[in-house]
Amino acid sequence: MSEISKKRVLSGIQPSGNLTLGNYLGALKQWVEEQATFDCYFCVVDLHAITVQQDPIELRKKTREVAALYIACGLDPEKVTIFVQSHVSAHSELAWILTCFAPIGWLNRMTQFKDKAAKQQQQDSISSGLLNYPTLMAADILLYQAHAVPVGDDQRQHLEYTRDIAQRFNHIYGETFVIPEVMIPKAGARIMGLDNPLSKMSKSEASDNHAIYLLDEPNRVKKAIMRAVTDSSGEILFSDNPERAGVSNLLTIYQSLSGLSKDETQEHFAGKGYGDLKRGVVDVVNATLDPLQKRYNQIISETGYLDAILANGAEKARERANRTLREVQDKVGFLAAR
Ligand code: ATP
Ligand code: LTN
Repeated sequence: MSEISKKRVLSGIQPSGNLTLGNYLGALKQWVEEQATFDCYFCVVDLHAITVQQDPIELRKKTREVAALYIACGLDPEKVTIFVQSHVSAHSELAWILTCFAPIGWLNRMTQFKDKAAKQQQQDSISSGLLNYPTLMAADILLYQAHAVPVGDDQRQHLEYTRDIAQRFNHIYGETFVIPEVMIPKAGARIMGLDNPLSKMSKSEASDNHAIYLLDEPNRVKKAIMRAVTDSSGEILFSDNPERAGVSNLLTIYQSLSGLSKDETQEHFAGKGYGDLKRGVVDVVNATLDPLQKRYNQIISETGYLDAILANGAEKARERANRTLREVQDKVGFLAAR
């Protein structure tokens, strides 16, 4: 199929910490599976990362690290476009235009904003960037006229918002943006914290034994999983009961990494104890991370390789994004620059 007739996909991850197993199962794994079917654009969203304060040296380092992990997880830079969001200025430019169509009430209702704002130490220093975060995300998606956006479950509301903004703009100025569909994986769309299975596993959560990181050594993986919170029922079954959330989470991790169905996963652990479940999860996680880390080390040690991919990716992304931006600028009435 040619690039023209393929449907387009766009997604991104913030370089705001070390990527977790949640990022892998909710996002990266499905990106890899979709790269043959769609015309894919995957960016490292550094403009989003600075909605909460970042150390500049760390941010630069994490930006390269996340891009290298995209490739290490199996994205083929020959097939997909990998780039850094701030390398394509159209993202900031369209975000501003869309901000002027974004009702504050819609933004105030966003769960991620409320959660992240509540976590800030000084409430009077919450940036308006954090509030406007979803509008920048809408710009990312709409610039590429993406048909589908593969993300974890926590991003559903941001996708709804993107669709609403796009529809509002299309209604005023005529058909401009493709209305994107959200694409959520069947298993692993919401991996929970190992230390607290009622809160989402997140890369910016500092506590020990909360997350598995993609660059963790096998021993750290083992330690975090063996200490994961379970319950006293002794049952190894998928369940919606919040008291069983820890065991369900471990089963979900096992299911998504082994490729088994829910029933097959439960059968696999029938008659076994939580120690067996945890050891099973340690094994599938380490079997996934080992080849990934080997590829990562190769990519990072090859001077110039990653930077060339990002330069090439930015060029391709700019070309696509600027076409949409120009159309939008024209529609809202900006005088063409000569
Ligand atoms: P932060 O804690 O810095 O906000 P995060 O770990 O939530 O970050 P994002 O960069 O916001 O990660 O998310 C990147 C992608 O990973 C999104 O598609 C998101 O839905 C997905 N994702 C993040 N955490 C999880 C999780 N625990 N389970 C499944 N998917 C997840
Ligand atoms: N908000 C997303 C990251 C993100 C994104 C995007 C995802 C920024 N821009 C565009 C998909 C498409 C998050 O996971 N927190």
